[in-house]
Amino acid sequence: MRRKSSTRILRRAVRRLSLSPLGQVPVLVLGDGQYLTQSVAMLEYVEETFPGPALLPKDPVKRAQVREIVELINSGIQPLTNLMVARRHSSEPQLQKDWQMYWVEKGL
Ligand SMILES: N[C@@H](CCC(=O)N[C@@H](CS)C(=O)NCC(=O)O)C(=O)O
Repeated sequence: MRRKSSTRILRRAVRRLSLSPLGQVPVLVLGDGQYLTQSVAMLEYVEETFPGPALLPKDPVKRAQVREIVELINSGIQPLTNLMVARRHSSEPQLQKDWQMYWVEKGL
């Protein structure tokens, strides 16, 4: 297996970040010039495109419960713990950490 140089990896990461409106990862490059941002959109794309075990249970209540957890993390906790949000909140590393931990503990 060929090892990629750190410069190549860095260049690729910067290129991918530039595809995301908020400069975030992950970015899924589809290989034909198209790409996706946003984890849930990517997961649904993978589920609809590739055969394999279903991501969601068949039972409607259980499906809703999985979506509940996804939403709780995806819009309730994770965005508030992002570095860009924490830095906007405070320039003090300890205050940033306190902010992030508050939302993680409240949500989980
Ligand atoms: N809603 C986005 C969230 C993406 C996101 O927040 N990514 C984080 C890493 S987990 C990021 O790139 N953060 C950059 C920063 O905090 O500056 C998704 O589901 O993909």
